[in-house]
Amino acid sequence: ATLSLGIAYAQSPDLSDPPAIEGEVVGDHGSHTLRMGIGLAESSPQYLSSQYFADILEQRTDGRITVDIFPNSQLGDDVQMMEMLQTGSLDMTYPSSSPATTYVEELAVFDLPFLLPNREAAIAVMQSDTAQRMLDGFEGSGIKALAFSENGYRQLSNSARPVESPEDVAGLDVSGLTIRTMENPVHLSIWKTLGANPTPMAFGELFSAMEQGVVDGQENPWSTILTSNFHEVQDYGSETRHVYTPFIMMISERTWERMAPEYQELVQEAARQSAEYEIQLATEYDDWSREQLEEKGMQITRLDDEQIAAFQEAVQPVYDEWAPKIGEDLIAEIQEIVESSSIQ
Ligand code: KDG
Repeated sequence: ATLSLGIAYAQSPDLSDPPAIEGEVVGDHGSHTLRMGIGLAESSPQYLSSQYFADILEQRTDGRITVDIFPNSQLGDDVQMMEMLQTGSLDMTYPSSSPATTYVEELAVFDLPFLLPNREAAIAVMQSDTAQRMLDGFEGSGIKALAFSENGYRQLSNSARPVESPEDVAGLDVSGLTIRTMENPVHLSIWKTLGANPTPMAFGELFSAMEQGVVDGQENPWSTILTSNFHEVQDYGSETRHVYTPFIMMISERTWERMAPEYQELVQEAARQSAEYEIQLATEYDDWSREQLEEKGMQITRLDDEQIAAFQEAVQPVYDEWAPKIGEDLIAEIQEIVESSSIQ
């Protein structure tokens, strides 16, 4: 399927194209070419929604603002690209919230395991005033955070054995799985607690690390596992849903300050619209990707409530350690949003 600019979005009839671009062309405030670096591949919801972001800006400025998207970590990893935004050597990036906790500590609440029980709750949290406060928290860092969207529920994959329980991660008679984690201390703590050997590593290095057997496995949403071809080097998947992590679309404050207010407003609006599309697409991708992976030969274990509860119980020490550091008040604030989202 294609949109007005002739770009294919949805990769399957089961997946949605973005809404048509509406709104007037804004006044001429000069030209900008924005370079955006992302970690994921061209077929990912992250890339496709970034393309939509680019199309909105291009169409609504008569081509005066263009966005060049560089996928597959080719400009650097999340940590490096955020630093490039600070110095102004890159205009935009789109990391997970997890490596961004070095800028805004409150973001670490998203790293707590089993905090967001379903997508409705996750979306309600991402759209809350609490989340807006976190985006505002970047002010003065050299980075302007524009919008939250879905990275998604993270699932475990590995090349060693099927995993149904924390014991399978730890390996009772064999060694614990070596698992790549994002560069974030809560994630390290989760996998240590489960008896794995966690190794923090940039996303761009992950495929070859798995291919070469440097790590046994990793954890990411099904859509990332599929679109980054991890199934080529990972035989087993487990639907653990242990953490829901968001993405944050960001722009360099230097770039932002060079833009006319009307352009700034448009960039902010386009970021929100593309985030909305990204969440829809990521939602659709989730089950679809799991099915695709199974078709491609990955052995996927779906865990029942009892099995999930066993993981939840096993990671309780992570809560005990991190809840006071992240803030009991903040956690209570998030839990309140979760609860009211399920009442609606
Ligand atoms: O662009 C985003 C990716 O670089 C990365 O954040 C994806 O979840 C991710 C991971 O595991 O590093």
